[in-house]
Amino acid sequence: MEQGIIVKGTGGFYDVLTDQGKIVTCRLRGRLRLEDERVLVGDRVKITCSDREGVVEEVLPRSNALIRPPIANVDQVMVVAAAAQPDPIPLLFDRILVHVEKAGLKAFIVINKVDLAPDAAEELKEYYQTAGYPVLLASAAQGRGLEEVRECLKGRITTLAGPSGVGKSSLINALAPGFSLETGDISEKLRRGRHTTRTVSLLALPWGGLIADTPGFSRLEMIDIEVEDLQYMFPEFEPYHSECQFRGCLHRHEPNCRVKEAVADGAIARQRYEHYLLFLDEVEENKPY
Ligand SMILES: Nc1nc2c(ncn2[C@@H]2O[C@H](COP(=O)(O)OP(=O)(O)O)[C@@H](O)[C@H]2O)c(=O)[nH]1
Ligand SMILES: [Mg+2]
Ligand SMILES: [Zn+2]
Repeated sequence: MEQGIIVKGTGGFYDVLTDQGKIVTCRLRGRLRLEDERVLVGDRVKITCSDREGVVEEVLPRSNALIRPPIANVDQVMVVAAAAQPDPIPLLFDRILVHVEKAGLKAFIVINKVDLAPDAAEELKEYYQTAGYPVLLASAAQGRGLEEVRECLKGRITTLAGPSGVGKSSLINALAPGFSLETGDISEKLRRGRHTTRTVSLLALPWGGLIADTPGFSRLEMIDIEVEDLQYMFPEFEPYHSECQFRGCLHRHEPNCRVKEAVADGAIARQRYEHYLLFLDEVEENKPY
């Protein structure tokens, strides 16, 4: 039996990218069609094939499964911001990062459109590097920084996150010419009536690795997070939070708080800390009592 990864699924047919690099369109073995757990794009599968048609015989255990977009075995999230147009909103990106951490995924940040605002790009880069995230600067328009982005995508399954208009589709097109994803301004896309019933696909990158063609992490309510767990979704708090005087310190009003000291020292960015406090309030508000 051959093994591969499901890269697309529509109407009962699944495209499997085999380890030999072929795409085989498969049906599911009857038994799999009945199982509760749906087969997802990203699933590693065993297939049997005759000529061009194949059958998915077995789904191998998943390491994770995202709901939006529905993909299994995601390794990392490429969070895309723009240096300008639209101006970056750190609060939004911090929200996305909390949800990426909560999903147990790695994140790296690409600041696109450096051509428009190099200084703003550098400032944002420093902010996220202080938080411990890898940050790359790029310009899809000018072809800048693409080699570094390719390197980060290599050999992994990646989903994208980031608001509309930052250049996610443009970046993919620039990285792998030939994909030609639709780009443009939002009003235009709405007018053409996109965003209807779309299924997610994984694009096979020519240098190895798969990337989802549909961004995720757009539902960002602070739900299903425990008050005391939020701090673990800020990786730069890690060296400090176990050293606070009080066990269970939430780093808010407690005295002798090492996290607050780190903020005062500049080791933790003040704005990140302020966002932490804001999210903490939201988490508490969303708790049913
Ligand atoms: N100046 C500049 N414009 C860009 C760059 N990347 C994308 N754009 C433009 O930004 C707009 C939105 O890009 P798109 O890829 O559709 O964004 P998405 O919604 O995140 O997929 C388009 O008009 C692109 O031409 C860039 O690096 N520099
Ligand atoms: Mg797009
Ligand atoms: Zn504390």
